[in-house]
Amino acid sequence: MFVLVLAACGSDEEAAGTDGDTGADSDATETEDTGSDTEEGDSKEASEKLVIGFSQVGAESEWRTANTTSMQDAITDAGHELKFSDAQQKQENQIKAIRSFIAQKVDAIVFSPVVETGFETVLQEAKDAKIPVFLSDRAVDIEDDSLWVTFLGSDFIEEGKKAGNWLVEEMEGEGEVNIVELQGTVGSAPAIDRKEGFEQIISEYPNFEITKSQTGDFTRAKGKEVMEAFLKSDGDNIDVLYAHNDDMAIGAIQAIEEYGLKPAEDIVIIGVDAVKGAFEAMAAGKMNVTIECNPLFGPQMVEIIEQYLAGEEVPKRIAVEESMYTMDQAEELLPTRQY
Ligand code: GYE
Repeated sequence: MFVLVLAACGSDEEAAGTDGDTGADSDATETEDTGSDTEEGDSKEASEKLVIGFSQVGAESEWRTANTTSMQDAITDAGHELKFSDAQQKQENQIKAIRSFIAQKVDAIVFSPVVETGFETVLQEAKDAKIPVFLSDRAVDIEDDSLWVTFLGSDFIEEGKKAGNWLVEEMEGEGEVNIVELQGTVGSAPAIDRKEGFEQIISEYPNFEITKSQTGDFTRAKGKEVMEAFLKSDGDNIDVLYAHNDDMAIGAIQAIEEYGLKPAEDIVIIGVDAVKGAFEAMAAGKMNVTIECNPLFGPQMVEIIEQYLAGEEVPKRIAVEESMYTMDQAEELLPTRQY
């Protein structure tokens, strides 16, 4: 139910009481416009029920499902209504979902863009409809930054650098180090930035070289498939696998075992996300390190949306804090991991 209650009016919260979705006419419950609202839209009581549209990337990884749950729980636990759309990793599905949120006159759109580019038109439509857009997890590469309120997510370049720094510390002085890379979804912020951060570090060490690099689209199945191809063409010359997420690393570990090599011994395995599956692989001695990327920022996102709609200023960029975990910590930490 879409309800506008101007904070300035001190309007009755009960107005938000009706639950079901009445569709396009739902703005019938709008309270009177006193003319005191700003151009940007009306400010709202913190306790007011909001309708929030969430356009999620898909369900490609353990990270993603943890992020979806965190966001869904946070929105509904705060008493807001969620309209959820899974894009199945396709940009056109996200554009459709955002258009549908606009048509339904949601109060806010949370948007986790599959890729960085190509969203100008639809985001302009949201802006014209005065619906604020909150970027979740992944950034966009769009010049006009008035098309979104803020970007809450991880620093992917930093994650790539952490992976690179761990590796050079671990293997410096070992002669030639041949690295194969499993990239995330082509054109996505984490794939672009995790590559860049990692390369920034290893490019300073001439004995470290990325010999093969291909996308595994952030999934186990593709990670396995691409690793199989890497092994087939150059099996005995691979020292390190750098995977842009743990799911691809886990798929690749299977491929390495099937090929007859020992993951983490014959080939050093680096992943990103720090999902449970990576801790299990590390505890089993099959993976060396995972760089944390925390997906549990649903509550933080809801707080930001509420603050913004209540008229408070929010920073343009909010980073999620995270760490890095190695094999020797895995057994102890595994029971405490939440995703
Ligand atoms: O690392 C990967 C997922 O955008 C940070 O997307 C996210 C990435 C995450 O599929 O597992």
